[in-house]
Formats: sequence, C-alpha cells, structure tokens
Amino acid sequence: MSEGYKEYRDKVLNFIEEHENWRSHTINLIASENITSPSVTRAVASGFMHKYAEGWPKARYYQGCRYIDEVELIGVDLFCRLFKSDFADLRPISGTNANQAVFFGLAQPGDHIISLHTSHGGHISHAGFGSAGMRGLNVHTWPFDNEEFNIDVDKAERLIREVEPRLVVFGGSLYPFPHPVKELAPVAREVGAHVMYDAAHVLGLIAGGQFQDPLREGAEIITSSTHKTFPGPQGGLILYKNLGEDTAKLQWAIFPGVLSNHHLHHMAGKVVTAAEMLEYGQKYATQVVKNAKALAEAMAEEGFKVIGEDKGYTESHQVIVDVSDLHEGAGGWAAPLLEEAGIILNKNLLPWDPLEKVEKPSGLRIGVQEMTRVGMMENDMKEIAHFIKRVLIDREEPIKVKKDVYYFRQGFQKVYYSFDYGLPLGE
Ligand code: DSN
Repeated sequence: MSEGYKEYRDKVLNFIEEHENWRSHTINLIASENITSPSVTRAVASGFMHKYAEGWPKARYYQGCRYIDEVELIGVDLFCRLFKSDFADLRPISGTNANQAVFFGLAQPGDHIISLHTSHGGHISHAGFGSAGMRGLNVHTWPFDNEEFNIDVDKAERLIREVEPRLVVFGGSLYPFPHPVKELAPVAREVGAHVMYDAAHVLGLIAGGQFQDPLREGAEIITSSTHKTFPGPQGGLILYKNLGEDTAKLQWAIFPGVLSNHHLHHMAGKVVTAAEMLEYGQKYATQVVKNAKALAEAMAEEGFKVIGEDKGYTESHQVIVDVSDLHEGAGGWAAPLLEEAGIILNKNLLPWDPLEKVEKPSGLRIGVQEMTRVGMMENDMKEIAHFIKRVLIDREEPIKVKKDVYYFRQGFQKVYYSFDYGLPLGE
C-alpha cells in the first residue's frame, strides 16, 4: 500500500488553509470578487457536486435528480422574482459561458455585433480576440467619450444604423456609471438587433435596485457571472424576456450548445444567494454604493486623481484611480506594492491607454463590495484610503502598513447581509 503521495494532499489542504487565513486579514478590493456566506459555502460544498443533471428540471437525461430538480425550480422562481424577468437559466457555469450561449444562439458567423472595447472597460469575451470573435462575429466597438467615461450616445446611434448589428452588448468590467441602454436599445431594436446586457459586475446592485435596471430600460437579455457584487459562488446565469421564436434558439444554445452538465453544487449556491439578496439585497447594495462614493472622496482628499469627480466619482461598486503620475510603471508598480501591504486590487487600462500598456496601465480598479459584506461603512473607507496613501504617496515600507491593515481587518470577520449573521451594526 503506497502512502507516498499523501504529502501532496497535505500540502493542498495546508495551502487552502493558509489562503483563507491570509485573505481574511487582507483588504480585498478586487472589483470582480466577493465572499460567500456560510450557508452558500455549505450549499457548494455538498453532495450536489457528485451528480449529472443534463436537461431541464423534471426532464433530465439522468436518473436520481429529484432533490436537484426541487432546488433548481426554487432557483428559477427566485431569480425571476429578484430581477423581474420572464425566464432565468442558472445553468451557465460562468459569465463567459453565458455570453457564449447568446453568441451561439442569437447570432451566426458573419453577423455584426457592437460591444465595449477592452480599453474602455469591455470584457474579453465580448472582443474580437475573445469568444465573440471566435464565434465568427464581426465585432465593432462602441464609440467612447473619455470625459463622460461612458459610451458616446450620438456616435453610437450612428454606428448602430450604419452597421445594422445582430446584437448589441452593454455592460463590461469597468464602468462606474450606468450605460445608455434606455437611449440606444430602441435604436438597436429598430434595426433588428437583440439587446444584451452583461451585468457581471453590477448584478448585486441591480438585485438591490441601486443601479440601472436593464430589463426595464430595453435590454432583452442579461448575462452574468454570479460572484462579483452578486455575492454567490463562481458561476453564471442568463435572465431573459420572451424572445419569440429566438427563445428556443437561446435555450438550445445553453444546452446542449455550450455546456453539457451544469455544476449543480454551484447552482444550489446561487439559489441560496438569491434568497439572501431578496431578503437583504436592497440594504447591501445601498451600502456598497455609499462605500464606493466614500472611498472615492477619501482617496481624492488624500491626494489621488480619482476618475469622475464632476459626476460624483461613481454610481457602482467601482472606484477608478489614475496613478500614472505617481511613479514609473503606474498601476503595474502600485498593485504589487499594495499587495505587500495586504491591500489587494488590480491594475487596469484606462480608456486613453494604448493596449501595449497592459502591463503598466495608468489605472487602478477598486471595488468595495467584499469589504461592505464584512460590515465596513463609510468611515472605514477613510481608513482604507489612508492605508493606500501611506504606501503609494508617503512611500512607507509596505510591511509596516501591513501590520496596521492586519489589526484593522481583524475587526471584520463575519459575512453580513446573510441569514447567518443578518445585518451589520449600524444598518
Ligand atoms: N470580468 C473580469 C474582471 O472584471 O475581473 C474577469 O473576467
């Protein structure tokens, strides 16, 4: 009997434990991450991970799905209620997978689509070099207004009429302000395009009624991941209106088009998260936006160049900072230095950066959703801004700041806006 490989098991389990200890003592500001409540974590670490359930609830290609069917049916009902959509499909296993389903179901190779350029905040799956291009779609990018940090509505309207796309895509990975769906969706519909909104970053804010409401503003389809402002496990989903004869095409593209089995344990985690958001989502999303504004203001007061000052800095969970004049390497210098101090965020291209600057972009992208979830309020955002200033402007040794970050973070160890811990003090 060989026990020669047990050390690898031990190493893996140790690394997981070390990772969890480390993360619980850092200030995580990655705008695309979050943490799950104990209930959601339990749902994911469950026997649902051991099943196949291809197909629809009550119409599976596998036996033994009775409990899984019950959970998925509860989930479809809760997501339709939460987002007031006609249909909810919890099967996509990621946001990119959800986008692929739309690209396969509602467009053909050679069709034109319009989406946001990656330098302007678009997601890689919307790009010519990503899933959209690999589906054979001709990708055009939205004209962008750097001053407004948003899609240029007049030029976009002209582009839609000129290109006559099959699909237009709103949403992306970097956008502090709502996209002009209301203004452009009617134009897109006029030329026969479907209107899709990739809500990956802002799904939790939409659930809480604190950002734009794409399905009411003219979008027909929301694709999303489920783990950014929406505090679920990693995964994806599609919410959609009745698309007429295209409904069946989209459904066929989801399964068997771009996935076979969905990840049932993640599906269960999404459903528990939907219940949390129906109960606590409004308060959570309100605090996320308040915290983002408070952090932006505090960073500006500390001397940082924060994007969007004349528009109140942000209406989402994101704060965008231009650090290009602080140091050679800009974001590529700042993000690793902050990691040494226990502050985790990512460097980001800003709209005026050429793509070659991807390793040394001008910007930092900051998201406050995870720190909101552990109970931080506006005053705590001031502390965070000061920690960041000590590292990037005062040039204090990161290790010294790290100690203070550690003790500060020690006071925030529960996951609020959940059935496990309820609301934080002050809510
Ligand atoms: N959506 C990306 C991000 O914003 O970090 C990950 O794919």
